[in-house]
Amino acid sequence: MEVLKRHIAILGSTGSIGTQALDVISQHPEAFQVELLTANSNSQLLIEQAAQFKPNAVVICDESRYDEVQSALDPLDIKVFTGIDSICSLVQSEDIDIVLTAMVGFSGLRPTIAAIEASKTIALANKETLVAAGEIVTGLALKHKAAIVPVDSEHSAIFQCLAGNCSPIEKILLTGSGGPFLNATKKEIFNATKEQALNHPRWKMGAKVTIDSASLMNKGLELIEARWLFNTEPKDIEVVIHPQSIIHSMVQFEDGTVMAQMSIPDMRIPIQYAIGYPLRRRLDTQRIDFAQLASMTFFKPDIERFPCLGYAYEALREGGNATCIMNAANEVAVAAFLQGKIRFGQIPEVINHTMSVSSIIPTPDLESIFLTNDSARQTAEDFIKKL
Ligand code: MN3
Repeated sequence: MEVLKRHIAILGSTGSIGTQALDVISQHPEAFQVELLTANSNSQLLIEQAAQFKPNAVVICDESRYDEVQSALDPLDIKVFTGIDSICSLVQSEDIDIVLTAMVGFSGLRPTIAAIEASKTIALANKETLVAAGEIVTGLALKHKAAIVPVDSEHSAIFQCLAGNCSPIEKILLTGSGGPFLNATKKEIFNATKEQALNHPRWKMGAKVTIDSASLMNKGLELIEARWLFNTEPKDIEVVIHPQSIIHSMVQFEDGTVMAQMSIPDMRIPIQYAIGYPLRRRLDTQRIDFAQLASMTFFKPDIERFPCLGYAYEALREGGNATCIMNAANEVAVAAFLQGKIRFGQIPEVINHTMSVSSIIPTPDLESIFLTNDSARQTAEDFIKKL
């Protein structure tokens, strides 16, 4: 089948999702043309990627590394920019069809909105965008006819289960591996070290999402992400722990049918589906060996040991800017944990405190979302200083 080449921008190209996306693209050079790569500070890898994939332009956010990148890429006729404003204007370029948003945290919000306003297709890997401002972002996507295709494996699974479907959803079953502390006691979880928390049993991911997976906050963020991507009521989304990570999520319909999407856990599968949708291309991933797999198990999450998931349900029920407050507190707490400033078990304490003292705005506009993010971060930081 002859298909037009997709012209793609990868925001966060040196991170875990970004590098795996470039791996997928290198397996199908006939299908994709890289137009733009952006990185926060990993200048060396950005230079290597640009030399290989020959984009039109790159952005290095860290200004102190601009000269290094510029002098390396100038002979290759690749334009080099710095700063988040450059990303926001470059993603709107006419040469770009798809924007893969793979940067970490709240910082992904502005570039994602810029891409939506230019009616680009969004391959969404930056879940915090929908957690912080889901209602605004999905509203803008509708207004500007920008499709949002999920990259997150669970949401990709749900999206795939819904392909061609026109019947109402009864329930979304959002699966999660349970992370490294699935069978740990409350005390063990509280005192967990960075090494233990970063040692995820199933997925190889960036540090932020790996810590979120260990606290189950990742499932909480994904619950909110699913609420906005699929316009589903929070009560109709159930989290199911499935340690083998073979089923990536399920959709239950009103006739009792449950559709599931399965594969071995490899992020290149949902990445390729998102950027190549609706076509499935060949990928050199491992295949499921069902006889060897032998069994798949499922159980309810334990909110007592993993309070972060409970906070996410709470913030979603509260609505307005509550999920933005929760996300900001979590970003600050995870960074503090990675810097050795707080214990693992203090992450939920920081979130709980920030949520309980921050004021709720029931229908925030974009400006109040940015203000909420700033003030919730400040509250969380002040609280951490006193711990
Ligand atoms: Mn996920």
